[in-house]
Amino acid sequence: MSNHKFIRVWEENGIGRIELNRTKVLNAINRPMVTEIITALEQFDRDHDVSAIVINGGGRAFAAGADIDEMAGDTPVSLELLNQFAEWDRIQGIKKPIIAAVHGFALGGGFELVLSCDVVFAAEDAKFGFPEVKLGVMPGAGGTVKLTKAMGKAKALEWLWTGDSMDAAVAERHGLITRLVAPEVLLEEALAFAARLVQQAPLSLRLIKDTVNKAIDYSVYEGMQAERKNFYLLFASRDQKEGMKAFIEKRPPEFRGE
Ligand code: CO8
Repeated sequence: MSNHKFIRVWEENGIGRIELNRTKVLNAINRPMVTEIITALEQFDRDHDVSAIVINGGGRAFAAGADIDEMAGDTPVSLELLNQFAEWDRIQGIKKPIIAAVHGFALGGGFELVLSCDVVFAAEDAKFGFPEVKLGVMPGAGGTVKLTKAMGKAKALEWLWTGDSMDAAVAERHGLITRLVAPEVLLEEALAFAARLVQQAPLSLRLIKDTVNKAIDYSVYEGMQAERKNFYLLFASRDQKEGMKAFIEKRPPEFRGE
């Protein structure tokens, strides 16, 4: 399936793999790379054989941000006409679990890509930050919003105003990371987690993701209404029948995502 210039894409054991592959510039994210990432994500989302997606960076970083050379000449009008964030926003429409496996730098747009994933495995050497302030700009793909929701105003402003990079351990304390692991086992651990998801009922994974994402923005009441609808909906699935029958018959379930 891989016919890409800036990423590597393949599938293994029910896991869709995306590796950022612009290693000479620390996987700086240029516009064609955004297109390639979203295209690969959407293809995996439609692929019945894929249950979870893992994104990592090739070389010595996850991604050191948007491509500064490409952005340097932009104007408000060129950005408005380009409307690149419309493409970026489509990441939020991906229904399957996306797991980021992060080592080295995850800065600017690279950090925003991490924050767009559902679960984050980080190597102890990973460094996260929004250095945009040092370039005379600020995050533009959701960074300020997601960081503030995750850690609150006072801490978010400290990181955004200084542009400092936070160590993975600090990011973990702020609740930005699912699991901190030794660099040499990063991919192994992320893939082992993805492999666990491959065993689960795909529709449950999907609707749990939908409900948790709604919980971030909704009131408790609205969130619980959304949860209830999704709970009821799963009782229309073949996998609900299979999961409960298998429990009663004391055997492992065979989920099919139907
Ligand atoms: N864009 C373009 N090239 C880059 C970038 C980048 N973001 N980051 C690194 N590179 C290039 C360097 O220019 C260098 O190229 P060359 O070998 O040709 O000189 C190569 O990658 C290796 O980098 P360094 O030699 O600098 O490596 P160091 O280990 O010394 O330093 C750093 C690593 C600290 C990560 C350093 O490269 C750095 O500060 N990079 C820029 C980080 C940054 O400012 N990122 C934010 C960019 S702005 C942004 O992301 C806005 C997001 C808006 C939304 C975008 C959605 C996609």
